Amino acid sequence: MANLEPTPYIWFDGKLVPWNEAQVHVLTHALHYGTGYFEGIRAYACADGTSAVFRLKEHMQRLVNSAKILNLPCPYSVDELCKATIETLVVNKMKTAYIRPLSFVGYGALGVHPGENPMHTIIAAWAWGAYLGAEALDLGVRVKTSSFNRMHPNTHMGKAKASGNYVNSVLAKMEAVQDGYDEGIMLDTNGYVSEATGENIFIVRGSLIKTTPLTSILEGINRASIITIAKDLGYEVVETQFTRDEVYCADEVFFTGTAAEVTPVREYDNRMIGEGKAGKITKVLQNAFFDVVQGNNKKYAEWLAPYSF
Ligand code: PPE
Repeated sequence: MANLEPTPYIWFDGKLVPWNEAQVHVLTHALHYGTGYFEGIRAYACADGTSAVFRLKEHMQRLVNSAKILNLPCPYSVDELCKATIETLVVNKMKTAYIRPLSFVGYGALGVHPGENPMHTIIAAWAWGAYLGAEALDLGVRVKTSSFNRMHPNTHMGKAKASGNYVNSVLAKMEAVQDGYDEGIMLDTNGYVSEATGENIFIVRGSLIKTTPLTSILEGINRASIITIAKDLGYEVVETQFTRDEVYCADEVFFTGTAAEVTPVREYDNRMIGEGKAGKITKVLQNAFFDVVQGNNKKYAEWLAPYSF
């Protein structure tokens, strides 16, 4: 399960620090109260030998939005964070990478109120392969409804990619894995399908594609990208609430996420989805997605932040 292969440097408050020296005190506020917010971003190698970070600006804008939602400071601007990301990839000589920016409340006082404690920001990058296993992208995954609901917007605000929010995901993910599944789908507090522990969800019936509205979910950047790509390919896409039994009867189901990319779902709550393998439209969208992120579709060039070294 270990996915952390050290790279030479981590960007830490504006400096490049050797991997093993990027450390904090055990009384760091965020470690106790989850007072941090983060991003997950991928960079891909392109056919022409360069590389590109996928939707870097949108991810950094969401990081800044998370700070606003949590009412915590964000020490850097979107532009500074984008520059720092490219600097981190170049110094580590990484053509492909999973990138993890994180801002958190540091050491100072303890007690729930973050007070005057300093904010710290890191950007780390490491190699991370297929999130749900090497075969998942082709064969699809087996998932179950979680016994944990996605949190109501007035308990934790899910539009913030807040560290503390992820306890909900951790509980649902551990339950799913312990029960022998790859992933858990959480319902919202009204009983409608919300999202998986680290992915947004799409269903396909005939040529109609549905995804959940933004009410209880993280505003996924890959979700938005797939909506645009699918519409550009001529599919009808609607953002609307749906129930777990509608998912059972879908022809195709798939997840989107930075780590998970476009992952087909082949089984849900012990019911086979469609033919029990990646569906046709899922495959079309998955192929289109990989073309876009690898720079093979110039139409979406503005989604890429190119770099080389
Ligand atoms: N919902 C949740 C709860 C979520 O964590 C993610 C990303 C998404 C939806 C999809 O969002 P986007 O990546 O912008 O399309 N999950 C990140 C963390 C995964 C992890 O295990 O850590 C990710 O995919 O990077």
